[in-house]
Amino acid sequence: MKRVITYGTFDVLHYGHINLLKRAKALGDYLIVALSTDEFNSIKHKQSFYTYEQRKLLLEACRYVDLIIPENNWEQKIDDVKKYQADVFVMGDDWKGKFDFLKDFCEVVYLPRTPDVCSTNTKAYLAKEKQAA
Ligand code: C2G
Repeated sequence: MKRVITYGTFDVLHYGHINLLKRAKALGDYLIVALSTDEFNSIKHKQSFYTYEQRKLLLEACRYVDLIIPENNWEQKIDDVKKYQADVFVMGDDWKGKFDFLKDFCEVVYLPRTPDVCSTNTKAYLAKEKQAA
């Protein structure tokens, strides 16, 4: 059983996220998603549109996701890889190189981001639409 782990906020779930999860799952048999908590998002200076529970509910509906765990801080990745026996760590390539320290514990894969879609732009567009309405 090859276990894959990935991390993120996954706010306003979109096809870029799904592309990432689909490709991550294809690298193994079991995909763990460490979902950023609302508290950790404030540490990342990210204000998510949906709460942790709402973002978790959306991810649970995704066929590629087998387990969701909370991401509370930057420091938990090595412990997570050990605790969940992850064979592969996957992130979009906007993070390329940032998590190479995990290579001592598992395979590290950076996948090309899906172009032209991101939660931030979608939220900005929706906010503008709301103002115009
Ligand atoms: N992603 C992607 N294509 C996009 C948007 C996002 O491939 N158009 C990928 C990102 O590269 C990331 C994952 O989808 O691997 C989740 O994206 P975010 O929720 O923006 O994750 P981020 O806020 O970067 O959190 O400890 C790591 C952090 O928690 C990562």
